[in-house]
Amino acid sequence: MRILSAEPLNAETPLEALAEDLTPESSFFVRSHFRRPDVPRKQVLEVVGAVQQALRLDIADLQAMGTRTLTATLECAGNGRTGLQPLPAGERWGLGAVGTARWTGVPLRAVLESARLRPHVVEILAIGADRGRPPDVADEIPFARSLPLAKARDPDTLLAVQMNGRPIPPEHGAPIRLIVPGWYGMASVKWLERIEARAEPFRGYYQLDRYVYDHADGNSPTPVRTIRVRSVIVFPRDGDAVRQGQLIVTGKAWSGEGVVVRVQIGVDGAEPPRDATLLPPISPHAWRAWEFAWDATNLGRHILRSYATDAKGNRQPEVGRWNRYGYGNNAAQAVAVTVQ
Ligand SMILES: Nc1nc2c(c(=O)[nH]1)N[C@H]1C(S)=C(S)[C@@H](COP(=O)(O)O)O[C@H]1N2
Ligand SMILES: [Mo]
Repeated sequence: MRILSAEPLNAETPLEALAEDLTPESSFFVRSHFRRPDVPRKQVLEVVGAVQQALRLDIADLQAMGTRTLTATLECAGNGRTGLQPLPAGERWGLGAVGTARWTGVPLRAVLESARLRPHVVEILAIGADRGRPPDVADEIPFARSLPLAKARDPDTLLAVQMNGRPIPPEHGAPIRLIVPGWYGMASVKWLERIEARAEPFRGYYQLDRYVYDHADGNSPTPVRTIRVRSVIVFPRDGDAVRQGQLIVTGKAWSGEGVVVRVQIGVDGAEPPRDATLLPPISPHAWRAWEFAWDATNLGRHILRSYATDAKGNRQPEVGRWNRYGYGNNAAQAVAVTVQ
């Protein structure tokens, strides 16, 4: 892995590890705002706020409620930040702040049903056990994020207890974390300690001051939510030299808005780009593999670009739209290859 910072740990998945459908835990990117908290395996998760029945659940209580397993791609909103110009502040992610895992857990919905929400609840707040002081904040705060009630009740929003069939590793949020398929990673709160049903919208730092698209154009910032359509070229790698002849270009494509329906490959900017072949989807919430047979007949240096389109008609742009904190840059990746 490429370590961006050791304390707190921020580390990026090497692009070659994206070749597999499931990303092994040992190379799955890590994004942490604060030092990793030491959370005992039997930690109690509190469910409080505007509920008729407050709950205290440990991992065994949760598992007894009935689990399900789904495969979901998790992507940090800052993935690809280094492709924006001018470079916004923040962790300098290349394209490896993404990974796919099988998550096993209890639908948050089931827990909310046991707690019996009061009628005026509008959001569900998830609070992590990690705490710290962001650079421009006076007091220590926990990492906390709220979800609109409808997304909290989505049957695929999970209180996850396993990753790829094993207990969640410490750096990925053990023992219990939220998994919010289709949304950028900030929604999937790790080291979950407390769930609070709220009658008013949460106004915390990681809700309103960060994870917003701020285009610095006088308009109010808008929340960062669903994952924008994106593809990556996994093979060949940028800077590779390849032999003249046919070459199978491979990669992954995903979107939080719907299934990826098309991937096109452009060579040296020639129009129109040509269709790649999509492999069958492994899950509605996961990336999809694709491949493209490229006739690499002309010697010299070439630029490959991949453009994914999702079922809602969203297509990757040529250039990402700049915003103050560098989120959601889903611009097409350019890979330079020398044919020799
Ligand atoms: N408690 C807590 N949860 C968190 C974070 C955090 O710093 N603290 N980071 C979030 C962000 S920004 C991302 S992208 C994902 C990363 O999950 P991973 O480290 O398991 O890949 O966790 C999210 N959940
Ligand atoms: Mo993130």
